[in-house]
Amino acid sequence: MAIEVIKVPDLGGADQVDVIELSVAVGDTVEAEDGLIVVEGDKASMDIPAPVGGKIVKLTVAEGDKVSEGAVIAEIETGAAAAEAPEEAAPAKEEPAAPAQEPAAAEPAAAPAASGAPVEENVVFPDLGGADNVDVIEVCVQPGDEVAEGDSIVVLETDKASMDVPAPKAGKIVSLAVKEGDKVSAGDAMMVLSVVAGEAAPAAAPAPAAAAPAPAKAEPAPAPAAPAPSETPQTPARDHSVERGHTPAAEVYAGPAVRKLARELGVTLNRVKPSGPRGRVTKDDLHLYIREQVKKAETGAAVGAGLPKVPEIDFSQWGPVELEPMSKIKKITAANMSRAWLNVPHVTQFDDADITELESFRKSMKAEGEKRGTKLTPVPFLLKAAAAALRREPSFNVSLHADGEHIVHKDYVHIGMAVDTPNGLMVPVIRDVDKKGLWELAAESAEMAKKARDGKLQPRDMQGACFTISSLGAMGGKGFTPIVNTPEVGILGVSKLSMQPVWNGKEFEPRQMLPLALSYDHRAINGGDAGRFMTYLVAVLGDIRQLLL
Ligand code: CAO
Repeated sequence: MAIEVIKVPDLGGADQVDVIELSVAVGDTVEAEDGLIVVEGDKASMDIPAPVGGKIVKLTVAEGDKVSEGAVIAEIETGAAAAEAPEEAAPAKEEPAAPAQEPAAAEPAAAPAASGAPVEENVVFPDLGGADNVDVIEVCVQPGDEVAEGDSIVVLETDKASMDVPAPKAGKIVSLAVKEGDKVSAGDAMMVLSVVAGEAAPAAAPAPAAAAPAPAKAEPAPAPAAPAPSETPQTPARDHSVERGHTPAAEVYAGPAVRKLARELGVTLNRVKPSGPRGRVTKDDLHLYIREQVKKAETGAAVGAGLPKVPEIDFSQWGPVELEPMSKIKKITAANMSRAWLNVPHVTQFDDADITELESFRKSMKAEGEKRGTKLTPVPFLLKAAAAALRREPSFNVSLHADGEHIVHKDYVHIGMAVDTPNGLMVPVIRDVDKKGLWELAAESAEMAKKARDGKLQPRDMQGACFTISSLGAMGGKGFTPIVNTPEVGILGVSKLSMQPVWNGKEFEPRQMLPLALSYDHRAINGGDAGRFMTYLVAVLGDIRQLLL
């Protein structure tokens, strides 16, 4: 066991760089080369890696601190092997890679023009601190843009650092030789810049050293990186003039680890509210943003991209109004309905079931019902018929998996029954409908409806349905288009039974017709499945003896 004191390595001459992130906490175990902290100067940020593996026992810097070479960062308790570690625990002392503080080099692309006339110059990538094949993660400009000397042209990123490559001089971008995703090395073509000839620097002469820092390398001592931040303590010019939400991603102020994480999570950085010093987006900001998005999606608060917000209106300008708080159930229903309406491509199919025989059978059971203390309404028949249809057409007894890649087939038949309550719409679930008899279903549906109206349903009573029946028959109406209760894929709307003249081949006969509307999720179910489901349902309701088959 030994305690190694970890110090800030040579930063290529820069001092007083900002600590923008702590990548570890006391108690963490790290391997050699794991990032300990991220520091950032004006134009580049870099990880400072652990020179040895072990357990972090002390951290002596905090986010927002300024550090220079030799400042103590942390203490690492190393294992037995660490006994042989060099006495000096600070990062290796080898010569750092040559500071790459040259800007992109420019040379005329065409014969020099007369002073004052624009001349096109080929701009190549400068020395990248010895790094090769560095990823272009952002291109900050496009052909036609006017740039000032020092304006960021591209952002490069290695595993350990990101950096801006600035324009070597002012001019107009004629063409760009790189795009996002390219890999570049020193000397590669970057762009053609049109500059005013009189102001053009000699072909070989680099512009003043103020520009692209080298990326940090994998060695314990990071390659020189941050350009003298002490001279530029103010907010970096690249992000303070732009409104949040319109800030191009390249102009968002964030360290390489945050940029990498944002890319992995598919987050556009300019949507994240920064909380770090000088408007920097931190890892915590990113996590908070993701948490907020997940929460919005779960509560249904998120609306589809581009949907205009409902304007706030003062209704009292047209007459007296009263503001009533929405019940919890109403709010949940609103969120569920919006989610289903916005996510599910609905199709609704209509038909009428001839339930003349069913009704005469049901009425014949009235005395029996009174004896049992259970009223046989049409609902138990609808439940039983829907259960039979779900077994016959299992394409309806599914849910779409959240991964968008699978369909979940269910080998149980639980059916939700919409109940109108004083507090709002509730949907208790009757389980294993296919295995229950009509009396049992009548008793259970009445009990569930009462529980719903008395506000006694438990969350479990409302979960796990495969399909829903919404019966508005007692209230009237010829038809309606119910909304699928996701993650179910089908719902049956039942309207008011009425006597209709039905042609029997010879004459019109008075028949009791029950209007049905079957809405389904067209992602999971196609019209053929729905046609078969509805036809079978109508047949079973028309002749309930089929339920016995
Ligand atoms: N056509 C004509 N009469 C019907 C009928 C229909 N489709 N369905 C039921 N009826 C009759 C019943 O037979 C009963 O008549 P009697 O009193 O003469 O016997 C009467 O209407 C009342 O029935 P009910 O409502 O007590 O019982 P039910 O089993 O028919 O319905 C329930 C139970 C819970 C489904 C129902 O009470 C209910 O709340 N429905 C509303 C569902 C809803 O709000 N859906 C909308 C969801 S989307 O916003």
